[in-house]
Amino acid sequence: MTMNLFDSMGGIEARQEQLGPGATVLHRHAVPEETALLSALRDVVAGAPFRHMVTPGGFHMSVAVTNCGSLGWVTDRTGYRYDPIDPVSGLPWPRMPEVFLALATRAAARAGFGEYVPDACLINRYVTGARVSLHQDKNEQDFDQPIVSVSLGIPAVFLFGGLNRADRAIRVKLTHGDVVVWGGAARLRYHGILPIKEDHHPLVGDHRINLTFRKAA
Ligand code: MD6
Ligand code: FE
Repeated sequence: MTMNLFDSMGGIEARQEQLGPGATVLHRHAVPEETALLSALRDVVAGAPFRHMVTPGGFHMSVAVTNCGSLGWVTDRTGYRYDPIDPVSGLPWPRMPEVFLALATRAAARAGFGEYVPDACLINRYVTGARVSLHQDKNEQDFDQPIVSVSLGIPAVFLFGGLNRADRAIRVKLTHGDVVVWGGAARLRYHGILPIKEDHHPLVGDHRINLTFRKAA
């Protein structure tokens, strides 16, 4: 099902696409804030630089990550967890910028999840060839809280599977400004990102940034 809406976004088409119960793509929803988001991102990264974390299996992730908010998602040889402290700096993660929080809350509401106040924002940076294999997001305490995912920069193909790893996955192209909100019946669906194709975005450069908001605690 696809609904076409024309927002008052300076002629930019804001298409809202349902990927099944609980999962919505708000195409181009973050475009009006692109400059403010990228400027806030630079401040976050100045305090907590991108790094390639190690998975419990001992592999370096091809995606570089950092966090902001009171909790940050981390992985190392001992497993995945949310931690209030950046293990690289030994300091709390940078505060979540107001423009991040406002966007996440607004997008969640638009998709039917009211009063969403995330406490964690995982930031992923993809260069050409980087990928994320199929996984579930299940390190959070309360699966009634949705996840809001913002794509910036060069495009990606998002794999969106079912509740079992072997379920067939659909492919959704995510481009600059697209916001995916998922919760409810979709909250534990497997998902991933196919290897990123070489491209260039005028504002972001040769990579893709993904902001994933969660209510972790
Ligand atoms: C990404 N996203 O888009 C990877 N997880 O770069 C995720 O793994 C993800 O987009 C949970 C909810 C939304 C997501
Ligand atoms: Fe995920």
